[in-house]
Amino acid sequence: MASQQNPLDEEENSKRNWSLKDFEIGKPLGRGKFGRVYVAREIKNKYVVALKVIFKEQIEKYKIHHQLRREMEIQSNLHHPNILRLYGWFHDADRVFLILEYAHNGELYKELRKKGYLSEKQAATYILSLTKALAYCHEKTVIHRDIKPENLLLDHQFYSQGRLKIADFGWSVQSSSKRRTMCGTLDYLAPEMVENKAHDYAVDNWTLGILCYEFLYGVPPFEAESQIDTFRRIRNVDLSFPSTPSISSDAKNLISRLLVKDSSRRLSLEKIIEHPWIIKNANPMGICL
Ligand code: AK5
Repeated sequence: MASQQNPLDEEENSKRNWSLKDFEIGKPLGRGKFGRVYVAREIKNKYVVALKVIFKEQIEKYKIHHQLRREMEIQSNLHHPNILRLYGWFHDADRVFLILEYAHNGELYKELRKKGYLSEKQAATYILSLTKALAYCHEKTVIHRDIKPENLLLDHQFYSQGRLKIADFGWSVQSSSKRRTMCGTLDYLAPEMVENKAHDYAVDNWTLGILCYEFLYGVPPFEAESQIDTFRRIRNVDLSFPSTPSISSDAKNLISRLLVKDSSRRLSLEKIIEHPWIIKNANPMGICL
């Protein structure tokens, strides 16, 4: 179900044999381990996209050929308003190009760092958008999406702060601005993952609890000086709520019901959507006013 009308979604374009000649390249958006991302314009439709360039040398060096192929197949079949679209891909002698949806307002993480923390209305709207996107993925049996704030982008909307888009993948761009802690990746992992146990889609529900906390307080709940300390805090679910900013008990209730050690007892995605904090605060259209 394509909810947005967009020229690159039309029949003729989804099967088109793209080449670099079809695009005008603009400013760089970021760079990562596997390549760079530029804003670009598809010449025929004047449609703005993000073009990701991956060097074949890197694909060979890291032996990610199969991973890339598999991911391209999964990604091009995901059509959801809160998941960044992959419109197509092509290659030349030494590069692979991914044609991605352009998120006009950039990274959510930058907005969070600039503001310090988000309002409950904004946080609830983003959590609802993420929950719906994850429910869609789980339906398609696509599990464990890497949903840390660096992988969340914001679209542009008139009189609004923009709609959230998951752009994810450990492979995706590392923005030019580095995160405060470079070893901060542990912060978003569920106890069963840090302990190397078998895990399933319930890791996503844990991550929603982490993000909800970080949106409201500006820092993830188990942040510590060292990775070992973060590891220990996650394992013990050492959760506390600071007195400032002052957060509603509804919000704390939702976080406490997601950050549960036993993965089978975490609030389900359906129950998140019905939670009083979401009902009272989230904009069901996914727009932040
Ligand atoms: C690469 C190598 C090996 C998989 C991959 C796949 C899907 O989004 C990917 C991959 C992304 C990457 C749009 C902005 C950006 C910004 C990205 C680019 C995000 Br900033 N304002 N608007 N994009 S940053 O890289 N996404 C992706 C659906 O590299 N896969 C195996």
